[in-house]
Amino acid sequence: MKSFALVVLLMTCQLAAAAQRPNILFIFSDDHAMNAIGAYGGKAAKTPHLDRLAREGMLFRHCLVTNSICGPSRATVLTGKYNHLNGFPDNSSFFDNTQQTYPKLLQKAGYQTCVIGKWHLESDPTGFDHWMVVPGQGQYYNPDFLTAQGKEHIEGYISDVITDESLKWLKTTRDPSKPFMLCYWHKAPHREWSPGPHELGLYDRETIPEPSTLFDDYSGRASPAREQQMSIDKDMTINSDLKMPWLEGDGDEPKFGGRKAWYNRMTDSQRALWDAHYNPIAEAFRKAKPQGKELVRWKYQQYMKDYLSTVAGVDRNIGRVLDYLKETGLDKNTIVVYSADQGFYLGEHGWFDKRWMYEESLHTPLIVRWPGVVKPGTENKNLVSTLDFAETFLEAAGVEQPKDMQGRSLVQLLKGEPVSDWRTAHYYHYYEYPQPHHVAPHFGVRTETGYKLIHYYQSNEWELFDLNKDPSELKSVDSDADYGTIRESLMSQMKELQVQYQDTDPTAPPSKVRKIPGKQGKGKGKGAAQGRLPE
Ligand code: SGN
Ligand code: CA
Repeated sequence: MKSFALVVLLMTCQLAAAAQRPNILFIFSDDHAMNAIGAYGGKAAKTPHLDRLAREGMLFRHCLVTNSICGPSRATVLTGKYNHLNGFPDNSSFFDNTQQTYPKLLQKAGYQTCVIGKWHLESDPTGFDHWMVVPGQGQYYNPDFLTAQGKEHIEGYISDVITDESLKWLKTTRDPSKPFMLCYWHKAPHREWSPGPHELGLYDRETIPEPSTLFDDYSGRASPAREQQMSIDKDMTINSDLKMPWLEGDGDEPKFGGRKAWYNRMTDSQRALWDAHYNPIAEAFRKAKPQGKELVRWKYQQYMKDYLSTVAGVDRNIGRVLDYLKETGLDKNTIVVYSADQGFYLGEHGWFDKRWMYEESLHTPLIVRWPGVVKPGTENKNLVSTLDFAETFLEAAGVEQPKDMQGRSLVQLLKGEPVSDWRTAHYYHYYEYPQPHHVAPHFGVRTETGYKLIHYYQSNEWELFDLNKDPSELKSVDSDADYGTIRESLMSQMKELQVQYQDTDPTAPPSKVRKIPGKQGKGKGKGAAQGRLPE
């Protein structure tokens, strides 16, 4: 009798523990810079729902990526490993979906798992009970989706559609007897920053403040900063990126055909709203004919208004999901995480895009709400990383963290407990070259104390920044004798991290990389991950 009671008690405890396992809502967006979130101090950003999430959770000031580009960043998030180990160093790679990922481990432990939205890993998602992802970069208007059942075309604006489908899964498809882990992964605000019908014109009456480095001359740094092709001035296109219609009399029709493809996807009513917004802007632009610096300023305004409008669309939709969690009471036992695959340049150094180990693209937002665990309205300044996400989710779910994952769970930090042996330096390695933006491959280290050492290994150049004195990273002090000791220390920390993360032959192309079938050596991936020191 006694032993029967014990068994019942044990079973009840187990059931209670299972019932208490938290749900995980992982909201991830594409190219969302911290500066475009109100809670991070982004003055022009209209992000009331993300700001509310920060008030109710913890905001991380230094969440750093391991390689500031989409596919590689996602591969790291899923595997908890650097790209030379997960085989996805650049966007021409093909994810080996047989490898260990945190969704697979959660699924095995009884979680219902789902991914909806941008994926960009080329192979089919594995480890998910339900998946619905856009092919490649996806489309803003009337997107296509890949599913286990085949292709699906859905009319509507991407951020709304991804949200509708995520809500549908939460409400009707999932098994409510199990905890869930939903990857609610947005496409916006990725290039070409196309606002949806709700947000067109949201910034009409505003002037966005310019960053102080909009007209950077790239002196004081190694050659790659000058040789990139991601400047608002030279590389941002008026017709495609900034959506101005080409008219007879404009001269040669622009050679980039991007605009046509997405403009033609719109329904008549979507296009009517679109034209009503952009045509008057185009008219005024033609009249004013800005040139030189004035043209850069005009482009910057247009770019930021579009970008921030797409951000507002993501935020509005996040509000819909947060409201649903609240209405159903699910909010009490759901960890909500907001992050992005990397940061982005919003005119700093005159740039758009990402890739660099400089601060704006190295940092990515991270906000976590976890009722009963995270103290509302708190901030963390540790060097954390997207490398840590997998292990954080596993620990939160009570699942063992595999030894070969390379990050560290954030749970103790989330509890607000001090962690005396937290990392004090972060390792970074970027590969993709030369297309599409000619950013030279590099690796390096960034410390908690505000120093950064970068090595461009193809041209054998170095940069050292003292972020305390030079937060915008305008002048490398690499050859300054006063920084000799610091340089030595950074070099040895970098080498230690390369050993720790097994990146011990960092100038050689990583092994085990699979390429997108049929795309070997072609197109956007050309020359990627081929960074070798000159002979
Ligand atoms: C496309 C964009 C690039 C962007 C990459 C990678 N060009 O190639 O500007 O850097 O994607 O972005 S576009 O003409 O297609 O807009 S990532 O987020 O997928 O890494
Ligand atoms: Ca991205």
